[in-house]
Amino acid sequence: MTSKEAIQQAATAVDRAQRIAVLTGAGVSKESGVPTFRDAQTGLWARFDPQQLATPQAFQRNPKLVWEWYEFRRSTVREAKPNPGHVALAMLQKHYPRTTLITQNVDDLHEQAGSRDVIHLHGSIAQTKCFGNCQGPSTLVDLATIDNDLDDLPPRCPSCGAYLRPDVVWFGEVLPSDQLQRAIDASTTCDLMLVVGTSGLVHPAASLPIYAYQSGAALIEINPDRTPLSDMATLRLEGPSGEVLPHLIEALDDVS
Ligand code: BV8
Ligand code: ZN
Repeated sequence: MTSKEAIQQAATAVDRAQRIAVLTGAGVSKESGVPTFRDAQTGLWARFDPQQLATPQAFQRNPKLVWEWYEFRRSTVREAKPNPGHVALAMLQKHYPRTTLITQNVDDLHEQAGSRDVIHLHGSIAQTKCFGNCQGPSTLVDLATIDNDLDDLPPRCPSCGAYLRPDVVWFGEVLPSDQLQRAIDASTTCDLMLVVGTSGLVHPAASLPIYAYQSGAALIEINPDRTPLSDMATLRLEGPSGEVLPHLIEALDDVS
C-alpha cells in the first residue's frame, strides 16, 4: 500500500474514532534535535549507555557524573523547538477533543506546541527534586533559588541537605501512579491509538498499546522502523513523525 493510501486510511480511522489515545516516545522529538534513547550518544557521553546512567544506583555511585549528564541533556532540550510532528498532534487534539496525549518523553515540546493535559509517564527533565523527597513526593526545588556551587555538584536540597536530582523516573523506579492510571484508563477506553516514535521496549509504557489492542482498539504505528508493537498495528505509517503527522492532519480535511 502506498504511503498516500495509508495516510488516507489513517485519516478515515481518526475521523471515525470516538476516543483517540496517542502514545509518543523519543522519536517524536528527534526532528527537534533531541537524540532518542537508542541513538548513539555523542561527544563525551558517547561511551556511556543511557540505560546505565538513568538509574538510582548510577546516581548513588557517581552523583556528579549523572547530574552533569542531565545538565547536558537539559541544555539540548532548552535549545529544542517543537517540530511539525508536535504541532500536528496539538492540532489533532484541537480538532478531535476526545484525544488523550500520553508521552514517555521528559521534554515539554508537546506543551510548547500547544498540546494540553499531556500525561507524562517518565517525569520532566526541566524539574529538579530532592533525592530524599524530604517534603513528600516530589519535593521540587527551583534551582534559581539556590546558590549553585559549581564545585559541589549535584547541588543540595535547601531543606535537608540531600543531593538534588532531575524529576524523571529512572529504570527500577515506579512511575507516578496518577499519570500511569490516567494512561491506562485512556488506553483501555480508546477505539484508536496512535503509537508514535517509540521502540516499544520500555515497560510499563510499552504495555499501553497492548492494553489498547486487547480492549479492541485499532493501532496505527508511526515510525521509520518496525518495533515489537508493529505486528499488532492495523496500519503502519513508515517515516519520520515530523513528516507523516502533518500529512495525516492535511488528509483529515478530505475525510471530515
Ligand atoms: C518500573 C526517564 C517497576 C529517564 C525513562 C517488564 C518487562 C521488561 C522490563 C521491565 C518490565 N517492568 C519493568 C521493567 C524494567 C524497565 C524496563 O522496561 N526495561 C527495559 C529496557 C527492558 N522498566 C522500568 O524500570 C520502569 N520502572 O517498571 O518499575 C518497579 C516495580 C516495583 C518497584 C520498583 C520498580 C521505569 C522505566 C522508565 C525509565 N525512564 N526515561 C531519562 O529520560 O533519563 S525511559 C527512557 O527510555 C525514555 O524516557 C523513553 O521513554 C525510553 C526510550 O524509549 P523510546 O521513547 O521508545 O525511545 P527509543 O530511543 O527507545 O526509541 C525511539 C524510537 O523512535 C525508535 O523506534 C525509532 O525507530 C523511532 N524514531 C527515530 N526517529 C524517528 C522515530 N520515530 C518517529 N519519527 C522519527 N523522526
Ligand atoms: Zn530534601
